[in-house]
Amino acid sequence: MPALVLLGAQWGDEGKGKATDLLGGSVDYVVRYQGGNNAGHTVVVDDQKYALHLLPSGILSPGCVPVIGNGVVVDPKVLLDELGGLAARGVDTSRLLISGNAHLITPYHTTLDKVSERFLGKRKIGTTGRGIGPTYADKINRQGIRVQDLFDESILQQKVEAALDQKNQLLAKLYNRRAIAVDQVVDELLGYADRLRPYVCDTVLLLNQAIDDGRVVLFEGGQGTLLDVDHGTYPFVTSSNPTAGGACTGAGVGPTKISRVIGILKAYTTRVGAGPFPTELLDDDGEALRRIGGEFGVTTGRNRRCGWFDAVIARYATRVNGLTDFFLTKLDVLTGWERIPVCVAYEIDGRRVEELPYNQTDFHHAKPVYEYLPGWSEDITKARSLEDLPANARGYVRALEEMSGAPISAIGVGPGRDETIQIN
Ligand code: 2SA
Ligand code: GDP
Ligand code: MG
Repeated sequence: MPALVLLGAQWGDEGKGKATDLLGGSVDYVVRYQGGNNAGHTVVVDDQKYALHLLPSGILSPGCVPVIGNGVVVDPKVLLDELGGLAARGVDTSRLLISGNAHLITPYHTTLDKVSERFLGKRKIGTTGRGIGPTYADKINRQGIRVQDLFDESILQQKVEAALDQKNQLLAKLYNRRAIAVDQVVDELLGYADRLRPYVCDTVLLLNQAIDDGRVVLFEGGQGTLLDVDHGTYPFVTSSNPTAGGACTGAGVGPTKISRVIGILKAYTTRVGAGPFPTELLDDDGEALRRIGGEFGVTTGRNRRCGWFDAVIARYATRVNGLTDFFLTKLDVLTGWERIPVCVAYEIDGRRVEELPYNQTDFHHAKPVYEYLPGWSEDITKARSLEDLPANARGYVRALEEMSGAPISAIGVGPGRDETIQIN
């Protein structure tokens, strides 16, 4: 099992941080391949809670090397703050490696993210305001600043000048904002250079050599399948590829090297930000899921929108990622419902539709077709094997597995590292 991908099968916040941490003990490298500090991955170790934004969850496993791949966008201030915060809690952060090709989020990207959301008004995406979209836009537009540019002052100066030229005009004319000074940005970025230098290396070479040497490399996705810029609910998506293919481009590893793709699947559904969400609950059940599941943004603190499990989405995630198996998380949150609705198909303009419609308007009109599964009331947080679960909880797991198109290999029954049922 040299290389595997672990990613969100829904709209993010499925519990990827915990799942990665769980595997961390048997993995040599944990690699972030996309996104940036928009992510919020919670890991609970021995009653200590860690909220990671940019650092791979592997940073908490002493035998594991955490890697920030070329596909990630890095806010250097946030990175150094996060490293400092972990070091202050006794975590050894010295093993971190960062790709010199990763792009930098600068203060003007964050400003642009915030002003453009304000400008969109009712049509806003509901971004995290961390500068993610504008940084990826600059990357694709070949106006990005890369980590390696921090180590060449004259290149950095030229690139910041080129990047700010148009942006300052845009800020002034469209958003009525003051121009951002090139020197100020360059000075700030140069101030991070020496502290970041020890971590920067050719991560592509290193990871490929590690895989060839038989080391286990885990690629950890941020956000989720339905937030993918190509395969998600565009335009209500993030600006990167959390899907499995993103691991190849975002880390420089070929698809033939990857033998397992794990989809993290919450036993119900949540979403943060705007966009369609067929099983969303705007009633007491939605409020109860939010309260019991603690569904609040780890990065922004926003309320997460909550709804029932959607098997159409799970099947779609299996398909676009080539999933080999699922980790089902937060089954414990569903304890106490007499019967649990599960969306098995959509009704779109009077038609029953079994698969996710590619057409945006259709998806906006999709109404869930529910089947009702019997619930359970017993506390399941102490269950460590399938047999420990009440029959109805087992039935719920088996039904989800059948509908979703890939086997379930682990079940989360609580946030702690050990609150997990391993199957097989
Ligand atoms: P962005 O900031 O450009 O990536 O926002 C675009 C959309 O992507 C969504 N998005 C997320 N959805 C769920 N979880 C995320 N991480 C945080 C968490 C979210 C938070 O773990 O809770 O704290 O609000 C995440 N990051 C981006 C975002 O909501 C937009 O819909
Ligand atoms: P990520 O972005 O996918 O890493 O997920 P988040 O950390 O944003 O949100 C998942 C939340 O669920 C975190 O607070 C986790 O501690 C918690 N969690 C993970 N797995 C389980 C589980 O099986 N049961 C419960 N109750 N909580 C869980
Ligand atoms: Mg999260």
